[in-house]
Amino acid sequence: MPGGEMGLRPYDPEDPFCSYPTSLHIEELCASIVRSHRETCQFRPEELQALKWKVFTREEVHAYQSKTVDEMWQLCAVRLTDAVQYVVEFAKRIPGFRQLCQNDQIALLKSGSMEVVLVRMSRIFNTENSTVFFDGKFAGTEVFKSLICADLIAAVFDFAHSMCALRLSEQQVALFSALVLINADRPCLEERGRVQRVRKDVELALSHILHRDNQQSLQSKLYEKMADLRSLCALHMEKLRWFRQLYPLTMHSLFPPLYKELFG
Ligand code: MHQ
Repeated sequence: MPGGEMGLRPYDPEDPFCSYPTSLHIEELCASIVRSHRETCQFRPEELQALKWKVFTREEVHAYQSKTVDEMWQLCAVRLTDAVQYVVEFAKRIPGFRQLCQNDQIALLKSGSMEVVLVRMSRIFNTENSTVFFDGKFAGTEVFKSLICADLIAAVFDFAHSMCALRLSEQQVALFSALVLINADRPCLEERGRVQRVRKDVELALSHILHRDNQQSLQSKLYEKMADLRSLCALHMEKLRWFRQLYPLTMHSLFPPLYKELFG
């Protein structure tokens, strides 16, 4: 059943608790999205600060590099899917998302969840040594060597650097993540108009906090980042197709079902 791995239920027009964001005050919408982000962000800022210099030893890096291509892909697919699971939970808590029809919820997650994972990656990225919190410690690009997709890894790390340069607050990350997900231009949407209405509110919410923070100049920079996200995800899909051709059985039997549902 589509959406089964994400625990989505169909939109019920009779549901008396379904509130549309249009009925919410913009301040409440901001607060709600920020709370959803905080509750689903996987790592709290204080935790990350404490772990900041916990890096893999040379022996540990070597162990990752000695894995076979399919072993390392499987490990990364599992870690990536953990992160995606939190993004799905975040999406479900964005006011208006659950009220979209189930196919549109799935379509938005298929095209947007990886993008939000990459936005969130900037929160767990240490620019001082170019490492990302992965599998319990901070990892540089060399850790991912056996994936044999150095170009994708380099591009993802560059993107993390450029996101960190914007020095977004947690609230700004929350609103930007919601905007990345609620996008009426995604393929295969059935009720584009309804997605567009929810998006308009999220856009208002983002402008509201940027205005409040006196950082309106961030707006155009964030819209530029959305183009980078698109090309990174296209590259991810291209690498995945390459991997599936080489190791169809690993992909079929050892990758997490949610990963296959979203990207397969
Ligand atoms: C998360 C932690 C995390 C874990 C995994 C799927 C694949 C084999 C190829 C990280 C894509 C290659 C991923 C591992 C590459 C783009 C993938 C491989 C945040 C995200 C993060 C750091 C993932 C980011 C994307 C990575 C590096 O909490």
